[in-house]
Amino acid sequence: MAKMTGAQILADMLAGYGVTHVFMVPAVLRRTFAEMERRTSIQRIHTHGEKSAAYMADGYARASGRPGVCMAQVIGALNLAAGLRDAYLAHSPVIAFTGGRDPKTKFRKVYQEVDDVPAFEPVTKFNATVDAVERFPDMVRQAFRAAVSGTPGPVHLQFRGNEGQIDQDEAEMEPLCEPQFARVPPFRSEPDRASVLAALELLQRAERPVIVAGGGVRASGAGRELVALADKLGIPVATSLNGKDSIPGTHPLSVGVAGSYSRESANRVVAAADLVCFVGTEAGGMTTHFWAVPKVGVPAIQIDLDPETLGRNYPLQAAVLGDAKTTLARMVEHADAPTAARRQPWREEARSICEAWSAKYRPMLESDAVPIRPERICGELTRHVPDDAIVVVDTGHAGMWMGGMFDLRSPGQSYLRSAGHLGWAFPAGLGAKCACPERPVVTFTGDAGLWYHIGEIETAARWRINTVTVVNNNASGNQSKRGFDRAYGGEQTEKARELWTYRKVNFARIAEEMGAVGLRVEKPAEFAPALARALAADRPVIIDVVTDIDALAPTAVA
Ligand SMILES: Cc1ncc(C[n+]2csc(CCOP(=O)(O)OP(=O)(O)O)c2C)c(N)n1
Repeated sequence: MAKMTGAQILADMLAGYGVTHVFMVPAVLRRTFAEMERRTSIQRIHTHGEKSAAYMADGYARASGRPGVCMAQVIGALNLAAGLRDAYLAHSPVIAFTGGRDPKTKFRKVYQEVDDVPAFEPVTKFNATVDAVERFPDMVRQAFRAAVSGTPGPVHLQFRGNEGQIDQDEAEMEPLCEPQFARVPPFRSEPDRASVLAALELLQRAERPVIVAGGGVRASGAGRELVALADKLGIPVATSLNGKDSIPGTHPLSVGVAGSYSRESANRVVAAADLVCFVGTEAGGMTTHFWAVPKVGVPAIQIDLDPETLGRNYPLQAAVLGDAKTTLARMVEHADAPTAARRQPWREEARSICEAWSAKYRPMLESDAVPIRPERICGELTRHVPDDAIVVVDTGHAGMWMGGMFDLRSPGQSYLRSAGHLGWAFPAGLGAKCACPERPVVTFTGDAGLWYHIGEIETAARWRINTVTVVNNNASGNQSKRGFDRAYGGEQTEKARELWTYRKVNFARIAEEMGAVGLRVEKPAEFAPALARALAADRPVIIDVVTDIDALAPTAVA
């Protein structure tokens, strides 16, 4: 075996696993970066903050199914850990490398140093230190294995030395990679045949069943099989926010996103079902509106690759352990199509619930009001986002508006959403674009969301990461309005508005100054031409849409 430095090993292994970009604030693993330049074509995207570097890696991972890699030196480690929280909640395979303590000097009040490792514990599946250079190959392999296996999630490796100077050490090593663990899922576990038949039996007997599809369906790439099963048995499909792109919103059996940031029709259909089939979802608080939709006790079945998820939140009549794509394919094989006829009245009821939703919200989706209604932006995006686009959405009102009011039209479109952190979407969109440079990326965020990592507009311009970012700019975080009204016992004081309003700012002007294209939209009819211009631009674009501060998204129906 040849002698190699840790830096050479790390550069070769990242390339070997197919990593195309890494995201970081310097300086960490400096020699590794030099080796990446000499030995690989990996792009080293340096950002304006470790949290946004982690979000970029997360967007990269969710868009591609391949681990996203982010890095920080010791002083930035906790900023990076904060950025792993969304990836952890969303089950996104992010690999974080940090510089860490040297046993020769620890406990001596070393500049910038604390023990960072415990802080990574709650946001990772595997959290470990690399203290001897000989361990680079096996620890990097384990990092990839842990990130993509089972329910995917973040991993942290801390390299010895505040900047990971261990990468200059040499040893006899081989940069062996395992391509199987370069993407999600590494295995497609077959379900037990008897459990498949038992679940099917219940589905086929039910008169008013509904499928609730989650992020596990998107991670498994099981959208086609999901739709095939729904079509064959004639079963309406709701999704979680994380699973929104597992069925196009325009499919006749799609009833929308269920749960808290949801569409009324989805919650009504799920609440009226006589059997709920959860696929690739933890049936957590957000997807079930805190276990109110459906009610606990409803007849339920669940399909998941994690045995501990099966039945965690809803007692089950049948549980199927297996990869979503494989399991749904087996169910399609064995499904008895003629039983679909029995469910015709239920399908008609579900359709009429969806039509009632459309009739109720059409005036808002098509509203010509100035300042612009956010629903109108969602309506325009439904019509004009390209068929192969990746749509990236922030949380808060952005998550509510887009979760409820926007529809994907094509199975070629992807939808990525913040699992709770405001400010996630803009950098995550940049990461998604790095992973899929040939696909358009359209990000939707509020102004409060954009403010978090606004400096990354310069990063996007510098690295020519050409995303289109639509800012719902109401000069406030107006999702907070209702909460402050309640806190003040009905209606808040004028002074209370200080707690959630901002200065009026023109983000298009700021974008131009940083090297991006800035477009300002003040009237609804200007939006579609601006989006067309943005999609054709060969620079990152911020579309600053001036919207109504009094527009509040409808809350979930229980
Ligand atoms: C890290 C983090 N801190 C705080 C919150 C709470 N929060 C949710 S929405 C919101 C305001 C959203 O404002 P904006 O993005 O402008 O959208 P708007 O509500 O105005 O449409 C806040 C502060 C959060 N989700 N994440």
